[in-house]
Amino acid sequence: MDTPTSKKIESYATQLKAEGWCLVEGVIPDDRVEDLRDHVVQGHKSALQYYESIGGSLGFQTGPNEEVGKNAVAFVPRLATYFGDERVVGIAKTMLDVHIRISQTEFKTRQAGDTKLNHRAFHTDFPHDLTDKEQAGAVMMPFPNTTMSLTVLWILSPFSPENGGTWVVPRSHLDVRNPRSHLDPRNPPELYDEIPANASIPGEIQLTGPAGSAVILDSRIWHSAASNPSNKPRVTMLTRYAPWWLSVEFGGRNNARVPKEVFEAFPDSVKDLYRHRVEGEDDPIRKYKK
Ligand SMILES: O=C(O)CCC(=O)C(=O)O
Repeated sequence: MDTPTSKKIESYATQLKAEGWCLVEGVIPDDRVEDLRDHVVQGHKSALQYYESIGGSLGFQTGPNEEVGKNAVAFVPRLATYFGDERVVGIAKTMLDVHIRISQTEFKTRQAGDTKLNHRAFHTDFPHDLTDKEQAGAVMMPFPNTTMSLTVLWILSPFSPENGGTWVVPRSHLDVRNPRSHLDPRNPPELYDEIPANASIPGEIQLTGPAGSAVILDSRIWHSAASNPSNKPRVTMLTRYAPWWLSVEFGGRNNARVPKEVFEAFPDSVKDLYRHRVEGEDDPIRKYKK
Protein backbone atom coordinates (compact mmCIF):
# COMPACT_ATOMS: atom_id res chain seq x y z
CA MET A 1 0.00 0.00 0.00
CA ASP A 2 1.26 3.52 -0.82
CA THR A 3 2.28 5.67 2.15
CA PRO A 4 -0.35 8.43 2.59
CA THR A 5 0.89 11.90 1.54
CA SER A 6 0.50 13.22 5.11
CA LYS A 7 2.91 10.54 6.39
CA LYS A 8 5.43 11.37 3.64
CA ILE A 9 5.22 15.06 4.53
CA GLU A 10 5.84 14.24 8.18
CA SER A 11 8.93 12.24 7.31
CA TYR A 12 10.37 14.98 5.02
CA ALA A 13 9.75 17.52 7.81
CA THR A 14 11.54 15.25 10.29
CA GLN A 15 14.59 15.13 8.02
CA LEU A 16 14.49 18.90 7.42
CA LYS A 17 14.38 19.62 11.15
CA ALA A 18 17.32 17.29 11.86
CA GLU A 19 19.54 17.79 8.80
CA GLY A 20 18.47 21.19 7.42
CA TRP A 21 17.58 19.83 3.97
CA CYS A 22 15.52 17.17 2.19
CA LEU A 23 14.94 15.96 -1.36
CA VAL A 24 11.43 15.41 -2.70
CA GLU A 25 11.54 13.27 -5.83
CA GLY A 26 8.98 13.17 -8.61
CA VAL A 27 7.35 16.58 -8.15
CA ILE A 28 7.51 17.04 -11.92
CA PRO A 29 6.43 13.99 -13.97
CA ASP A 30 9.24 12.42 -16.03
CA ASP A 31 7.45 13.11 -19.30
CA ARG A 32 7.24 16.85 -18.51
CA VAL A 33 10.85 17.44 -17.42
CA GLU A 34 12.42 18.01 -20.83
CA ASP A 35 9.78 20.46 -21.99
CA LEU A 36 9.98 22.38 -18.71
CA ARG A 37 13.77 22.49 -18.86
CA ASP A 38 13.53 24.15 -22.29
CA HIS A 39 10.79 26.42 -20.93
CA VAL A 40 13.14 27.63 -18.14
CA VAL A 41 16.06 28.09 -20.56
CA GLN A 42 13.82 30.19 -22.85
CA GLY A 43 12.26 32.02 -19.91
CA HIS A 44 15.70 32.92 -18.56
CA LYS A 45 16.71 34.36 -21.96
CA SER A 46 13.47 36.36 -22.19
CA ALA A 47 13.93 37.67 -18.65
CA LEU A 48 17.52 38.76 -19.40
CA GLN A 49 16.36 40.48 -22.61
CA TYR A 50 13.48 42.17 -20.81
CA TYR A 51 15.67 43.57 -18.03
CA GLU A 52 18.34 44.62 -20.52
CA SER A 53 15.72 46.43 -22.64
CA ILE A 54 14.50 48.49 -19.66
CA GLY A 55 18.03 49.08 -18.30
CA GLY A 56 17.17 47.19 -15.11
CA SER A 57 18.57 44.21 -13.22
CA LEU A 58 17.33 40.61 -13.37
CA GLY A 59 19.43 39.89 -10.25
CA PHE A 60 17.33 42.31 -8.19
CA GLN A 61 14.25 42.17 -10.46
CA THR A 62 14.16 45.96 -10.51
CA GLY A 63 13.98 48.70 -13.15
CA PRO A 64 16.67 51.31 -13.91
CA ASN A 65 15.84 53.34 -10.79
CA GLU A 66 15.45 50.34 -8.50
CA GLU A 67 11.68 50.35 -8.98
CA VAL A 68 9.84 47.04 -8.62
CA GLY A 69 10.22 44.94 -11.78
CA LYS A 70 8.53 41.93 -13.38
CA ASN A 71 8.66 38.78 -11.25
CA ALA A 72 10.78 35.93 -12.64
CA VAL A 73 7.73 33.66 -12.32
CA ALA A 74 6.13 35.59 -15.21
CA PHE A 75 8.76 34.11 -17.54
CA VAL A 76 8.16 30.46 -16.51
CA PRO A 77 4.38 30.14 -16.10
CA ARG A 78 4.27 26.45 -17.07
CA LEU A 79 6.80 25.51 -14.38
CA ALA A 80 5.00 27.70 -11.82
CA THR A 81 2.09 25.24 -11.84
CA TYR A 82 4.30 22.90 -9.77
CA PHE A 83 5.15 25.51 -7.11
CA GLY A 84 1.85 24.54 -5.44
CA ASP A 85 2.83 20.83 -5.31
CA GLU A 86 0.95 19.09 -2.49
CA ARG A 87 4.08 17.68 -0.85
CA VAL A 88 6.24 20.81 -1.16
CA VAL A 89 3.46 23.07 0.13
CA GLY A 90 2.60 20.50 2.81
CA ILE A 91 6.21 20.47 4.03
CA ALA A 92 6.34 24.30 3.98
CA LYS A 93 3.13 24.50 6.01
CA THR A 94 4.39 21.92 8.50
CA MET A 95 7.69 23.76 8.94
CA LEU A 96 6.46 27.39 8.85
CA ASP A 97 2.74 27.95 9.37
CA VAL A 98 -0.49 27.03 7.60
CA HIS A 99 -0.40 30.49 5.97
CA ILE A 100 2.54 30.76 3.62
CA ARG A 101 3.60 32.69 0.52
CA ILE A 102 6.49 32.77 -1.90
CA SER A 103 8.85 35.62 -1.06
CA GLN A 104 11.38 35.31 -3.90
CA THR A 105 11.60 33.55 -7.28
CA GLU A 106 14.94 33.35 -9.10
CA PHE A 107 16.75 31.65 -11.99
CA LYS A 108 19.57 29.44 -10.65
CA THR A 109 21.05 27.89 -13.77
CA ARG A 110 24.78 27.11 -13.39
CA GLN A 111 26.52 27.62 -16.70
CA ALA A 112 28.64 24.80 -18.17
CA GLY A 113 32.43 24.58 -18.44
CA ASP A 114 33.37 26.07 -15.06
CA THR A 115 36.33 24.07 -13.79
CA LYS A 116 37.03 25.97 -10.54
CA LEU A 117 36.14 22.92 -8.48
CA ASN A 118 37.39 24.47 -5.24
CA HIS A 119 34.86 27.27 -5.55
CA ARG A 120 32.79 27.81 -2.41
CA ALA A 121 30.69 30.78 -1.31
CA PHE A 122 29.04 29.51 1.86
CA HIS A 123 26.14 31.57 3.13
CA THR A 124 22.67 31.40 4.67
CA ASP A 125 19.56 32.62 2.85
CA PHE A 126 16.90 35.30 3.38
CA PRO A 127 15.95 36.16 6.11
CA HIS A 128 19.28 34.89 7.45
CA ASP A 129 21.34 36.38 4.60
CA LEU A 130 23.98 38.44 6.41
CA THR A 131 25.12 40.12 3.19
CA ASP A 132 21.63 41.01 2.02
CA LYS A 133 21.39 44.49 0.54
CA GLU A 134 21.44 46.91 3.49
CA GLN A 135 20.57 43.97 5.78
CA ALA A 136 17.08 44.13 4.28
CA GLY A 137 15.20 41.63 6.35
CA ALA A 138 18.31 39.89 7.72
CA VAL A 139 17.79 38.46 11.21
CA MET A 140 20.55 39.43 13.65
CA MET A 141 22.92 36.83 15.07
CA PRO A 142 22.62 34.72 17.12
CA PHE A 143 19.70 33.32 15.11
CA PRO A 144 16.79 32.05 17.21
CA ASN A 145 16.16 28.34 16.69
CA THR A 146 13.15 28.89 14.41
CA THR A 147 12.68 27.98 10.76
CA MET A 148 11.71 31.26 9.07
CA SER A 149 11.99 30.39 5.39
CA LEU A 150 12.54 27.44 3.08
CA THR A 151 14.57 27.69 -0.12
CA VAL A 152 13.32 25.29 -2.80
CA LEU A 153 15.50 24.41 -5.78
CA TRP A 154 13.47 22.98 -8.68
CA ILE A 155 15.83 20.51 -10.35
CA LEU A 156 15.46 20.34 -14.13
CA SER A 157 18.92 18.89 -14.88
CA PRO A 158 19.85 16.04 -12.53
CA PHE A 159 22.07 17.33 -9.69
CA SER A 160 25.46 15.64 -9.25
CA PRO A 161 29.07 16.60 -8.45
CA GLU A 162 29.66 16.55 -12.22
CA ASN A 163 27.31 19.47 -12.90
CA GLY A 164 27.35 21.64 -9.78
CA GLY A 165 24.96 20.07 -7.28
CA THR A 166 24.67 22.52 -4.37
CA TRP A 167 27.15 22.21 -1.45
CA VAL A 168 25.51 21.98 1.97
CA VAL A 169 26.80 21.41 5.51
CA PRO A 170 24.18 19.12 7.08
CA ARG A 171 22.94 20.20 10.54
CA SER A 172 24.63 23.63 10.28
CA HIS A 173 21.16 25.24 10.51
CA LEU A 174 21.37 24.45 14.23
CA ASP A 175 24.87 25.95 14.63
CA VAL A 176 24.93 29.42 16.20
CA ARG A 177 28.03 30.40 14.18
CA ASN A 178 27.96 31.62 10.55
CA PRO A 179 30.54 31.62 7.72
CA ARG A 180 29.60 35.23 6.88
CA SER A 181 29.43 36.59 10.43
CA HIS A 182 32.37 38.88 9.62
CA LEU A 183 30.52 40.46 6.66
CA ASP A 184 27.59 41.73 8.72
CA PRO A 185 28.50 45.23 10.00
CA ARG A 186 26.15 44.71 12.96
CA ASN A 187 28.42 41.99 14.36
CA PRO A 188 31.29 43.28 16.54
CA PRO A 189 34.68 41.87 15.42
CA GLU A 190 35.14 39.94 18.67
CA LEU A 191 32.13 37.83 17.66
CA TYR A 192 33.39 36.89 14.16
CA ASP A 193 33.38 33.14 13.58
CA GLU A 194 36.43 31.38 12.21
CA ILE A 195 34.56 29.53 9.49
CA PRO A 196 35.85 29.78 5.93
CA ALA A 197 33.14 31.11 3.59
CA ASN A 198 35.27 30.49 0.49
CA ALA A 199 36.81 27.11 1.23
CA SER A 200 35.71 23.57 1.87
CA ILE A 201 34.07 23.01 5.31
CA PRO A 202 34.45 19.64 7.09
CA GLY A 203 31.24 17.64 6.74
CA GLU A 204 30.13 19.42 3.54
CA ILE A 205 28.28 17.28 0.97
CA GLN A 206 27.21 17.94 -2.59
CA LEU A 207 23.49 17.40 -3.22
CA THR A 208 22.44 14.90 -5.86
CA GLY A 209 18.95 14.25 -7.21
CA PRO A 210 17.10 13.29 -10.38
CA ALA A 211 15.53 15.86 -12.68
CA GLY A 212 11.95 16.51 -11.63
CA SER A 213 12.84 16.70 -7.90
CA ALA A 214 12.74 19.60 -5.47
CA VAL A 215 15.49 20.16 -2.90
CA ILE A 216 14.28 21.99 0.20
CA LEU A 217 16.73 23.87 2.45
CA ASP A 218 16.17 25.54 5.81
CA SER A 219 17.33 29.12 5.13
CA ARG A 220 19.86 28.81 7.98
CA ILE A 221 21.79 25.88 6.50
CA TRP A 222 25.32 26.80 5.33
CA HIS A 223 25.31 26.20 1.59
CA SER A 224 27.11 27.25 -1.55
CA ALA A 225 26.65 27.11 -5.30
CA ALA A 226 29.14 24.72 -6.94
CA SER A 227 30.99 25.01 -10.22
CA ASN A 228 29.60 23.05 -13.16
CA PRO A 229 32.50 21.49 -15.09
CA SER A 230 30.17 19.52 -17.44
CA ASN A 231 29.37 20.60 -20.98
CA LYS A 232 25.67 21.30 -20.29
CA PRO A 233 24.07 24.00 -18.15
CA ARG A 234 22.57 22.87 -14.83
CA VAL A 235 19.06 24.24 -15.24
CA THR A 236 17.34 25.11 -11.95
CA MET A 237 14.71 27.53 -10.65
CA LEU A 238 14.43 28.74 -7.05
CA THR A 239 11.45 29.72 -4.90
CA ARG A 240 11.49 30.71 -1.23
CA TYR A 241 8.48 29.95 1.01
CA ALA A 242 7.82 32.23 3.99
CA PRO A 243 5.25 32.21 6.83
CA TRP A 244 2.63 34.99 7.03
CA TRP A 245 4.42 36.71 9.90
CA LEU A 246 7.67 37.36 8.02
CA SER A 247 7.93 40.73 6.27
CA VAL A 248 8.66 39.95 2.64
CA GLU A 249 8.67 43.57 1.43
CA PHE A 250 11.18 45.26 3.77
CA GLY A 251 14.14 46.80 1.97
CA GLY A 252 12.66 46.36 -1.49
CA ARG A 253 14.63 43.16 -1.98
CA ASN A 254 13.43 40.98 -4.84
CA ASN A 255 9.74 41.80 -4.53
CA ALA A 256 8.86 42.10 -8.21
CA ARG A 257 5.23 41.99 -9.30
CA VAL A 258 3.35 39.29 -11.18
CA PRO A 259 1.35 40.63 -14.17
CA LYS A 260 -2.39 40.14 -13.71
CA GLU A 261 -2.86 37.95 -16.80
CA VAL A 262 -0.03 35.60 -15.71
CA PHE A 263 -1.52 35.35 -12.23
CA GLU A 264 -5.05 34.67 -13.52
CA ALA A 265 -3.80 31.59 -15.41
CA PHE A 266 -2.25 30.00 -12.26
CA PRO A 267 -4.08 27.15 -10.49
CA ASP A 268 -5.58 28.19 -7.13
CA SER A 269 -2.78 26.47 -5.18
CA VAL A 270 -0.24 28.77 -6.88
CA LYS A 271 -2.44 31.89 -6.73
CA ASP A 272 -2.40 31.54 -2.93
CA LEU A 273 1.40 31.76 -2.96
CA TYR A 274 1.71 34.84 -5.20
CA ARG A 275 -1.43 36.91 -4.43
CA HIS A 276 0.62 39.38 -2.36
CA ARG A 277 2.77 40.12 -5.42
CA VAL A 278 0.16 40.37 -8.17
CA GLU A 279 -0.74 43.69 -9.66
CA GLY A 280 -3.99 44.98 -8.19
CA GLU A 281 -4.66 42.21 -5.60
CA ASP A 282 -4.67 42.22 -1.81
CA ASP A 283 -2.62 39.87 0.30
CA PRO A 284 -4.87 36.83 1.03
CA ILE A 285 -3.43 36.55 4.52
CA ARG A 286 -4.87 39.95 5.39
CA LYS A 287 -8.29 38.71 4.26
CA TYR A 288 -8.17 35.46 6.18
CA LYS A 289 -11.25 35.20 8.40
CA LYS A 290 -11.40 31.73 10.01
O1 LIG B 1 22.37 27.23 -7.28
C1 LIG B 1 22.73 26.62 -6.28
O2 LIG B 1 23.15 25.46 -6.32
C2 LIG B 1 22.66 27.28 -4.93
C3 LIG B 1 21.97 28.61 -4.94
C4 LIG B 1 22.18 29.39 -3.70
O3 LIG B 1 23.10 29.19 -2.95
C5 LIG B 1 21.26 30.46 -3.35
O4 LIG B 1 20.55 30.94 -4.22
O5 LIG B 1 21.20 30.86 -2.19
